[in-house]
Amino acid sequence: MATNRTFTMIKPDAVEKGHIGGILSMITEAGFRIVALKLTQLTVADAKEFYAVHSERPFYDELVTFMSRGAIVAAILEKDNAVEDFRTLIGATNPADAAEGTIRKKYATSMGENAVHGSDSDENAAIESAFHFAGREQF
Ligand code: DAT
Ligand code: MG
Repeated sequence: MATNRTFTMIKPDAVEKGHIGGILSMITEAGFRIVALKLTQLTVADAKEFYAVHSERPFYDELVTFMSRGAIVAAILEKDNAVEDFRTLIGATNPADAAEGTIRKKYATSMGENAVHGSDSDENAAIESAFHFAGREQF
């Protein structure tokens, strides 16, 4: 079933550099409604679980260390066609390939430290949202 929600994280690199406000502004100006929001931190175990699909990839350990090194912002976003439109808004995984006007073009510094996460399917959006937010934290 298609839904109109997606899940995002502002990653530790962007939080460290003070870009929470700038990124949330780009998100809301693009027409997304924030329906859940928190500043939190992933444990190493959380990061391993969240990115388990990449556990066989050569960058997995680096990714887990990076994602657990500091605070993140987790959020659930609502909009028609949320998953696909948010992937467009964040831009390519590698900021060198990210289009003008995208969040990663503006704020990402490398393939590994690329400022934001966006769910890649409705199914994963639901799984990732439930990973971070209890039902009473979702509006
Ligand atoms: P995305 O975050 O665009 O969905 P992904 O799911 O393929 O990309 O990978 C998850 C994260 O892992 C990505 O945001 C950054 C990191 N990553 C992916 N490929 C990488 C690589 N070749 N080298 C270093 N980090 C990588
Ligand atoms: Mg992905």
